[in-house]
Order: sequence, then structure tokens, then C-alpha cells
Amino acid sequence: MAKQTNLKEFEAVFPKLEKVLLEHAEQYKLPKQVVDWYKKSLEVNTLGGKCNRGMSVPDSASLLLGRPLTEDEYFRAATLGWMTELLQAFFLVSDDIMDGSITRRGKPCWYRHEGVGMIAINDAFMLESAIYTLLKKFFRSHPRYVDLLELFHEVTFQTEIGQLCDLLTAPEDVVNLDNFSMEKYRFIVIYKTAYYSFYLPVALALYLLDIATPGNLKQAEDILIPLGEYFQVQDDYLDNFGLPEHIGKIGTDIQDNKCSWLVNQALAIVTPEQRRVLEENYGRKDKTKEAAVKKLYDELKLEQRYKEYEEKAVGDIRGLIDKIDESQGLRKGVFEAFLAKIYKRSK
Ligand code: DMA
Ligand code: MG
Ligand code: MG
Ligand code: MG
Repeated sequence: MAKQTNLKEFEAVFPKLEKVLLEHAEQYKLPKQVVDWYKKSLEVNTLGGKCNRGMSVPDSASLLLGRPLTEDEYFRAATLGWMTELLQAFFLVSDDIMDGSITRRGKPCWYRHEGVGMIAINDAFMLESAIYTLLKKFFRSHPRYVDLLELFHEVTFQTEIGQLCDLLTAPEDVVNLDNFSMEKYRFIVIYKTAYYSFYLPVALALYLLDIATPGNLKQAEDILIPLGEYFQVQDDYLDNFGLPEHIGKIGTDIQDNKCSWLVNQALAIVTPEQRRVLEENYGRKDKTKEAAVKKLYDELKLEQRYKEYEEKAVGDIRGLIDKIDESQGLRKGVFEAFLAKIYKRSK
């Protein structure tokens, strides 16, 4: 039987990876201040999250093998897991700057820490670099090294085009609700979230075990992308309806003029008067205007609408999982584990 990892076990691997990263930096004879800064950035930005993405690599590997991992297998799978967490850290540090966010994981966003500011941009680049330092150190002689490398590069690019579309659909100075559509929404969330959060960990596990084929990668993608889409709808729902104490961040989507799931749902059902409320209040850096949009969301019963969406989405995903043909090396349990982790999440 496969055994699922836990946060404690997964976090126990991090210090070993941090040591490798710091030793790698130290070979350039940097001033101590620089090494200390890198260490702090690594710790603040990589630790303290739920690690759902990272833990999915060892979990998926164990489910694919149908047995617990040996100590060495666990270490290697968790290392790939931490590399997905570094990728996530790189995206979050930059995302928080671009979205003008206030808090992350219950603390100020990194760029808002004392003395950090726009140095955070370089810190984000260094978090990304750390992925490739670890990949080279631990996987240079793995038969799928080039595939792993290309996978990280491709998923990074996919996330970046998603972020670009997210930002271009949310200009700061012009609010034009006609720019939003569910079609554009789907593009944004599939690219900015689904590939790196869901496809990446499973593809990594398949490459790690050297059982990846074009066929099983495609099968995995066909389920993981809808799963990732559902996850980002939850994120958008929680941005407005979640509690900052639970989600560790303060929602910004209304003030940021985001093409969020909620605004798209609202647009589908508003009366002309309600649409005017949106036009006059959405996307403005103003608490009172934000409150007017929140009130409209309540009147439109978007919370209820979300719950209906969730049941339908989960039913559809279960249907996709049921149809998996396990003869290509995949296991239904891999996808069931993902779904169980996010169904009805409140954080
Ligand atoms: C998340 O979009 C996407 C990436 C690539 C970080 P978001 O801005 O909705 O995320 P959050 O709500 O966590 O700021
Ligand atoms: Mg954001
Ligand atoms: Mg964003
Ligand atoms: Mg969000």
C-alpha cells in the first residue's frame, strides 16, 4: 500500500536542500551579507505554505508504484517537490508585487518586509535559479534529466503567459467589463495556475520513475487541467468569501479589476441597474467602492452559485478519473488524492 506523506516529513528534507543551495552560492565567495539575505529569502518565501504541490510529488510517486517509497526514493521525490515549491515561491513573490497584495501566508508579502522593496524582484529570480541548482546537483545523471529540465522551463513559460493575460485583462486605469468573458477566464486560469500546480507534480513523478510516455502524460494532463481550473475558481471565490485568517491573504481581485470567476458569474446574471453598480465600482482602489461590489455579490447569491458550480465540477472530475485506463501506468488514486485535498477547501 502507498503511504501519504505529511508536512513534517516533507519539511524535514528542506534543510538539506537549503544547505546545498547556500554552499553553491558560497563558492562565488560572496560577502556574508549576501549569503544571509539569500538564506532569509529562501526561508521566508519557500516555507510556511500548505505544500500541497510539493507533497504531491512523493505522494504521486508512491501511488504510481503501489508501495511506500524507500528513504532514498522519498528524498529524491521530495527534492522535486521542493523544486515545485521554489517555483511557486518565485511566482508568489512576483505575483504579490504585481497584484499590490498586502499579506501572504499570514505575514506581510516579501516585498513589504522592512528593507526589501523592489529587491524582491531579484529575490524572485534567485528562487527560480535555485530550482536548476538542485536539479543539476541531484538529477544530472538521471536518464530523464533533459525532460525534467524542459518540463520546468515549459511550465514556467505557461505560467508566465497566464500571468500576462491575467494582468492585461485587468488594466489599472480603464474598467471595461466587456473585456471579461468565461472563455478568457478559462485561458487565464489554465495557464497561470493549472499547469504548475497540478500537471507539474504528476509529470515530475512520472519522469522520476522513468515511466512517462507521451500517452500517459497526455492522460494526466486531461484530468489535471480541469482540476486546476476548479482550484483557481476556489481561489477566486475565497478572495472574496474566504476569511483572511484562513487563507492567509487579503483579497485584492475587486480593487485590482481582475477577470475573476465571481465577476464573470455576476455579469451573466445582472440586471442593467446592477451592471451599472459594477461599472461604477469595480476595479477602483477604493474601499467603499469595493464594499459596493461585495454587497452586489451577496445580492446576486454568488456564494450559492459557487457551491452549485463546485458540486458540478467535482462530479465532472470524478467522471474523468473513473474513465482512466490504468494500463498506461497511471493510477486513479493519484487524481483522487488531489481532489480529496482540495474539495471544499477553505484555505
Ligand atoms: C495566482 O493568481 C497565480 C500565480 C501564478 C501565483 P492569484 O493572483 O489569484 O493568486 P493569489 O490569490 O494567491 O494572489
Ligand atoms: Mg495575487
Ligand atoms: Mg495574480
Ligand atoms: Mg487569487
